[in-house]
Amino acid sequence: MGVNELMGEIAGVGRDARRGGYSRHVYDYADFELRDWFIDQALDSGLDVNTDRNGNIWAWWGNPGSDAVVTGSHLDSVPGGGAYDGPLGVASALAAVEILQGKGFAPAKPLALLVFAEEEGGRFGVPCLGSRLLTGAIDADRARNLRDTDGVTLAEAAVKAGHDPKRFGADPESLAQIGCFVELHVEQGRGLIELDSPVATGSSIIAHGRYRFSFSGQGNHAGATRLADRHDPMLPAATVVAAARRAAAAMNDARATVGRLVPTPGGTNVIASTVDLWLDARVSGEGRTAVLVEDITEAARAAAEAEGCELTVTEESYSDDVVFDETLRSRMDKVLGGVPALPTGAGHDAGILAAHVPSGMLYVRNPTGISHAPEEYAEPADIDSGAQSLARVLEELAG
Ligand code: HGY
Ligand code: MN
Ligand code: MN
Repeated sequence: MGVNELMGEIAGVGRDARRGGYSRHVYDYADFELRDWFIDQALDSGLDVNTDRNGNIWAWWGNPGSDAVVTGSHLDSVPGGGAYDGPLGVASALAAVEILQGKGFAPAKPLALLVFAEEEGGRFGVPCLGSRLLTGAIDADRARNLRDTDGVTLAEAAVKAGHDPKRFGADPESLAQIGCFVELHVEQGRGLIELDSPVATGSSIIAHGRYRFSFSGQGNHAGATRLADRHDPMLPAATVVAAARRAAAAMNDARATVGRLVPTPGGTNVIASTVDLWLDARVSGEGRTAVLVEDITEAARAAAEAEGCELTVTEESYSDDVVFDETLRSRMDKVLGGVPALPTGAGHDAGILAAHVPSGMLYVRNPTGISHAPEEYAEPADIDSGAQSLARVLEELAG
């Protein structure tokens, strides 16, 4: 089945009627459906499928072994996300295997498809959770106790999904099997529009972190409480939203975003008692993310003090700058006949693996330049050339 047909098969899974787009989160119903879809497709292609101790799904062409050529991505989305971020890489990996099988290619090395759990952190808050667990980049106990917005822990959700959370943790044996990893992904910016190319390789990922700001004040009556008597945590929270943009604009090519802000109790006629918000901060360069976050935190602390509120700031995740393996990238570039090499501000599982094995990315043009939103798009012709390109890369690497 071609890549566009494969994408068509899952187009209805996990649609979010309220937000638009898709909401597909680890161990929710949509995730179960997508996992089953992937496993069925992989088995149809004669691959051997197993799910590792951290909920990542491996599909082997030939016997598992070391120095394997591995490709894949993720199936989960951000809340109200697009159709392509993640699933395009998984569908393209399945299609690339079919293309190679169709031409009678027999890999000289083990070749595997790999689907990572919870890449977006859309349910439990930590991005690339499956690849961080696999590589030991997150403490297993911390992971087990991550909670979703309903207070369900990852461990509880995993048990309900039939996994044993006691097995979560670094998996050096599985990691040692990977000789190199290539992730195909829809481009999430405007790079390929401007460069007028359907595909590109990835050169780097800028450092990025997520920080929880928790403001506490005094819940009270919105009408009966005079301004002088208020300790309203929403005021300092609003400061962070504006300070994020100001601080990022003051640094070269920095990005800082508040996309999630939760007042408690959240009544229209109620002064909030607490407000939690999450800052997504990204900028390349040693230590520069910390400088960006510190600038914003200083403004937040001053605003909290002025309003008689308390503030705690917690780093929830951080990933350093990634530069992809140049030997791998130039091998990819050679078989693709010379394509652009794109830096990105988007994190990926390939970025987590890059610290352990030669990793690379293959981007497919997104004519809207929009991602993490329903408008995310890729033309069927570009999707096809993406899958063909991935097949050529796999043939080169596993030939
Ligand atoms: O947030 C990111 O950069 C990625 O989409 N997880
Ligand atoms: Mn994403
Ligand atoms: Mn992604």
